[in-house]
Amino acid sequence: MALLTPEDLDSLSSKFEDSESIIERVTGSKLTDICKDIYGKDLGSEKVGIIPITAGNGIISNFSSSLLFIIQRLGLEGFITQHTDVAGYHEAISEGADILLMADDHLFIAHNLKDEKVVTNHEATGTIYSEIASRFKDADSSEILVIGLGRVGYAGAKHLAEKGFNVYACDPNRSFLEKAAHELGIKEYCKEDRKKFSMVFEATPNANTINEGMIAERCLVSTPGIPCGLPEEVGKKFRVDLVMEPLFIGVTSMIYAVI
Ligand code: 2YH
Repeated sequence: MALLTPEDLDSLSSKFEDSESIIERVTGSKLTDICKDIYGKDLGSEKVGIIPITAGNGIISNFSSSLLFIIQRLGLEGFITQHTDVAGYHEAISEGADILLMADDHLFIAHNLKDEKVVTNHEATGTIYSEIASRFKDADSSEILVIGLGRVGYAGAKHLAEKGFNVYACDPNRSFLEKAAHELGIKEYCKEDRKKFSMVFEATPNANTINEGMIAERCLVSTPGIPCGLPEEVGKKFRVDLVMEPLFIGVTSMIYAVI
């Protein structure tokens, strides 16, 4: 997954509100209700400590404040540590955090200190975006297309296969496809089959991964990918419903998964 930029996190609140209303319209459920269903639990009064991490490319200026905004929108108490890295970790524990959130360039985790559970952003993101795609009210079959079988795509494909969907997938990396076919029983998407999907879960860091041959009119594309894999003109021509947002949806899923 690409590293977020401060621009990706601009106007997070309005991006989230747009996505919330699309999710509700296309699935009939609110994001938090979908999370309650998937993980079988509801939020309590957990206190969340957010630790800025300087490793690698360093601090993203509005990353921690965006996480705090999300935590507060979920109705939980949150705080950003004054210190970064190990000193921040120590501070978060001293301040009584139940859950820690921290990310470097490779991994973004939520750690529940009460029961030692750790959830990664890529697993929680794959799970929630694939679940949203699979709940499309106007789907014409149980066939669903997964584009990209990296960490996020694989997690979503696994979730869908476990739910009993008929999962097709594509990825330029043949070993990823073979692994998913072997471990999850998913089928390779071949354009020669001329299949068109009404449910699409896209999880790549590339643009233009979705083409007219793959999608049905008025389909749902659910994607955490930045940039968006759906070309704007294809989205308009096929009147596609698009669920895409840079942080809120994945972090909401992480918090429900880790409590
Ligand atoms: O955006 C990222 C990576 N893409 C995480 C990959 C997880 N799927 N990391 C954010 C880095 C934040 C920075 N270290 C900070 O401000 O604390």
